[in-house]
Amino acid sequence: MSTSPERLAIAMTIAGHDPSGGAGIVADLRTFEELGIYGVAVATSITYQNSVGVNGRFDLFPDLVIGQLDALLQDRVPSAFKVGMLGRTDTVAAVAKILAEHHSRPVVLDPVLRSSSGEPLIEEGGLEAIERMLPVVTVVTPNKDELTELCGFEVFDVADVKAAALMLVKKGAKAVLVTGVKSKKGSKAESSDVLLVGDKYHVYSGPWVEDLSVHGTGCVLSSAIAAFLATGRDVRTSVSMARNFTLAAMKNSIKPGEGPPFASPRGGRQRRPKDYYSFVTPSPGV
Ligand code: PXL
Repeated sequence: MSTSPERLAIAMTIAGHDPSGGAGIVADLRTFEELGIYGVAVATSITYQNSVGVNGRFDLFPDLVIGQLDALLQDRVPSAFKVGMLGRTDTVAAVAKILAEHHSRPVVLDPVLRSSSGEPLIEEGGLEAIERMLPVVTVVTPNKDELTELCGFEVFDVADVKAAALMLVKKGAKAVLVTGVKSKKGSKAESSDVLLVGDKYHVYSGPWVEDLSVHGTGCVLSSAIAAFLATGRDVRTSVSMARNFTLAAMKNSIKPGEGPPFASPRGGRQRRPKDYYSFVTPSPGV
C-alpha cells in the first residue's frame, strides 16, 4: 500500500536548473529520491550548461518562481525546504518572504554565488539579499569562498571559519556548516567541515585530496541535509548523516561528459537489474 498523503515526507528544492544534471534541481531530486523522500522542485533559473561549464543563464522573474511555489504550498507544505541558486535579487527577497510564513519547517540554504567553473550564478547585489534571508534559515551551508564573501573578510583556517560562522548565526541563521576548510594535522593536509549549532562547534576532518574536483557536491549535501531534517532528525544528526551520504556520492562520482565528474547521489548502491546501461548504437526505426 502506498504511504498515506498525510504521512508522506516531502522535501522542496527551490533552485536553478542545470540541464546536465550535475547540480541544481535535478541533482536535488535525485538526492531526495535516494533518501526515500518525495521531492518537489521550483525552478528559479534556467542555466545553459554541460559538464564542462556554463554558457549562460536566464533567471526567471520572481512572479514565475512565486507562481510555482504558491501552487505547491496551496496543496501541501513540505517537511523541509532546500534553497539553492536564486539568480535575481528580487527573487531572493520574494522567496524569503514566503519562507518566513512557514517558519515551523526547516530551511537549508546553499548560498550559491558561482558555478564550480567560476561563472556568477546570482545578480550583483544578490549577496546582501541572501544575508537578509538568514533569519528564516535553519542551516546555511557556505563553502570557504562563499563564507569569505558573506562575512566580508578572508577566512584561512578553522579559527577564522569559526569566527565567520558566528557572524552568520548573529545575522539569524540557526546553524552554519562550512565545507572544505584546509587545515594541517602534523605534516598532513586535512579537509575540515565546521558546524556551528547555536553556540556549539563541531569539526569533521578527513584527508585533503588535492584533485578532488567533483561537481554538484554542494547541491547534494544541502539536499541531503534537508531530506534528513524532513524525517524529523535534529540538525547535528542530519548534517552528520548528510556528510556521509555526500562523501559516498563523491567517491562514486560519475562522468557523463568531457568535464569533471559529478557527485552521484546513488553512491555506488546497486540498482537492479544493473547499474547505468552502457551506450549501444540505437538501431533506426523499430
Ligand atoms: O554548484 C553550484 C550550482 C548550483 N545550482 C546550479 C548550478 C550550479 C553550478 O553550476 O548550475 C543550478
